[in-house]
Amino acid sequence: MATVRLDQKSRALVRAIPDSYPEALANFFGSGPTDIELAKVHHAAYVEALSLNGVEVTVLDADHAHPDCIFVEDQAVVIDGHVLLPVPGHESRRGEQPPIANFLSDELQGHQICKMEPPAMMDGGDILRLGDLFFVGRSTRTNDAGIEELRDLLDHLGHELRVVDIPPHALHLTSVSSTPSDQIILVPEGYLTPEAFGEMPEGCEVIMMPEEEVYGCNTIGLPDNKVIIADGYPTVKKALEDRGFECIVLDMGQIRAADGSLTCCSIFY
Ligand code: CIR
Repeated sequence: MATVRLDQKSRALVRAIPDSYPEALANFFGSGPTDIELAKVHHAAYVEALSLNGVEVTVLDADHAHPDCIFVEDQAVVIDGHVLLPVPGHESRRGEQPPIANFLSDELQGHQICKMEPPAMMDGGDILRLGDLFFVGRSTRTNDAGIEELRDLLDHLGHELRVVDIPPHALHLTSVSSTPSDQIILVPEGYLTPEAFGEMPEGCEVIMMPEEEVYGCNTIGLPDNKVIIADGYPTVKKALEDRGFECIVLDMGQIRAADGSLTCCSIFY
């Protein structure tokens, strides 16, 4: 999930699919990409959907030495004038970060860059923002030392952070949830409970979705009540349409195959 507020989602960084994409990590939703040409089609449609809906998109070159490089969300976290560069939780993914860090420091001059150091580790995919309230997943990719570094930054910014334990059958917090608006969190049964998120601020709600639509719980909220969702999750779609959202539906097949969700493929800044 983007860590900029909904009304700040004007630009996004994405990264092209590398030749090595079939070797991407896949242990949860998928068993590995099978069709790289189709993956490129799905990815191009994703970029187009962002562009057509008012987001200025920059596509960084692929890094063929890093099969998971399209999942840029994990590599940098932009929050209110700060760029947090985490230590990615999977060792094979640590080399993806330098070009992303360079791009963001060039684009966001004046932002403060905060670099995490081991043993702290964190994937950006464990961070969820609901207005000015933040959640972080404690997962196989994000440890307590990483969480404390994020907490220091958010304390400094005056934002509350709540920790959500991610069950072993899920990768990240954003793999199984998202905030399509600054008032709503989508959460799947069988993975997390509403209580895991604590008391909701006034006007906010946790919407529970059926377990089999877990992948559909990852969405990208955009201004003007638009939301990008993955194809094939009718309960998620109806819940959002019932609340007045316009859904933009994308086939995520070959992205899902590498455990990637919609939010994983971009960094809003
Ligand atoms: C991985 O296992 O790291 C990638 N195959 C998928 C990363 C998905 N990123 C995300 O949920 N933020």
